[in-house]
Amino acid sequence: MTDRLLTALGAGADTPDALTVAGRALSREELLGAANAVANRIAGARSVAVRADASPETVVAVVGGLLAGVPVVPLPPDAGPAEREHILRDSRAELILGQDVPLDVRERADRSAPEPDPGAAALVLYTSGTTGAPKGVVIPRSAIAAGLDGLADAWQWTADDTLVHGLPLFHVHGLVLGVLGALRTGCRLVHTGRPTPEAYAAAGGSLYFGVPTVWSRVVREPSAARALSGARLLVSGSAALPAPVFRDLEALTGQRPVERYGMTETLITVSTRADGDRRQGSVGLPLPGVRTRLVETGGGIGELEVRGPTLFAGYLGRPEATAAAYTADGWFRTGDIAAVEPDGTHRIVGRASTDLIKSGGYRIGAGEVENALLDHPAVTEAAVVGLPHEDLGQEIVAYVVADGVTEQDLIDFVAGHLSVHKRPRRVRFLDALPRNAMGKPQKKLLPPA
Ligand code: MCA
Ligand code: AMP
Repeated sequence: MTDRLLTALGAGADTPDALTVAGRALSREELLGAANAVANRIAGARSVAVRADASPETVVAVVGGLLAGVPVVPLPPDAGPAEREHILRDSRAELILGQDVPLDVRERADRSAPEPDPGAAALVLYTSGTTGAPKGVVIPRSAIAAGLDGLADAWQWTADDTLVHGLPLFHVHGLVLGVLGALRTGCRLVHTGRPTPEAYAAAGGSLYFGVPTVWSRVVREPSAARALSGARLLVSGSAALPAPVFRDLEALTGQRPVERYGMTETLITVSTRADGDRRQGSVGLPLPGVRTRLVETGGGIGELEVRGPTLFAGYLGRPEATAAAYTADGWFRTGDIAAVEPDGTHRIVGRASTDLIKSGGYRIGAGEVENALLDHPAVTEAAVVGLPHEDLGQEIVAYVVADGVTEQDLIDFVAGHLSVHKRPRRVRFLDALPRNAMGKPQKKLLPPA
């Protein structure tokens, strides 16, 4: 039986290494058999969670959920107790795959249940806002199908490709594009476990995905970068690709990277096409079916709004937040500031709010890190900012008023409490936070880090 979302599962060419994840290979038939076993066990559940480490088990769990029509909630494997408990409580996941339900890649089962409705929720991905705890973004099957077909069209992505990446399996980039994309296009997938330059160089792919931090590390290893010269397409996304990295990639590999833009809530909406003009600083054109508009704030730039078939179905259990994310006439407010050139190509200029930080391609809310710091008994005030950083794009820096605690204590506290990738990389101690007459902290007046 062929699934109309994962069209390459159970159809088309198969090989023993159709998917390799962190060095362990699976054929599509093996994946389907093991995922069917999961689907049969969880059928009818409200939603299921999985600790989404880079492993074949994570792929089996996610595919099992998709086949059963049970929304899957991927848990970041480095999540600390506060973040993990928030996600489990908020999502009301009934079962944790791999814990309450066995995940065995060697299992084989058949499944005859009808395919879920195209509008059914496929994934609930937790993502940060400027304040408060992360919200669950409900992503329907139809959005994933439309998003992947748009990218296949833009990138000439086919079953003949070998896709290589080493991105985390709890976000759109690594999971939706990087795993489900292979299962829809039918291409081979090599997930390198970690996205290191050496692993990318050794994988021999035709299509490579990376966040800008990955590409910036690749160009710092010229021999690894040169090994990618034979690839068909190097794709960058999740944050802005710095101009020097674009230039160095071109110099070392002989080809310009392709940049694309998106969000957890919208999937990928704008991309440079494989056969298009690969311009530094440009993320290209809206994907098929996607429309964009700018709410101009002057100087030809403005807030980018989007609509189309790839949009989410809402924030789980938060109708007010969902409504607030849309304009009265139904456009999704991205919060990104953009410019559109006369030929229709888009440039992302920055974000409207500085309280949403992008570090290493991860989206981190200043508010959630501030709240985590304030949970430490020694901390009385906290302000968190993202400062420009060569490797990470932005670096999380915390300013605190605290007594009897060291910088490393606070870094480790956030790493253990929320998740490792949300930890401040630096902490500065102040006598008081700068505040205005109303007592509101003034981040613009913080001293240089
Ligand atoms: C360091 N470590 C610690 C601590 N400090 N562990 C505990 N406590 C600490 N205080 C450990 C970590 O566990 C890890 O261990 C190791 O040190 C390195 O961690 P870190 O320094 O954080 O990693 P990094 O080298 O800075 O990571 C860079 C990275 C990563 C690999 C590029 O940022 C990354 O994977 N980014 C991808 C984000 C992404 O996919 N975003 C997509 C969302 P160990 O080595 O053992 O693990 S955007 C999206 O989906 C949209 C739609 C889009 O547009 O794509
Ligand atoms: P996330 O929900 O984690 O996918 O983060 C989405 C945000 O990542 C967007 O709102 C943008 O701020 C940023 N982003 C994604 N792709 C790009 C890109 N190519 N250039 C600049 N920013 C990007």
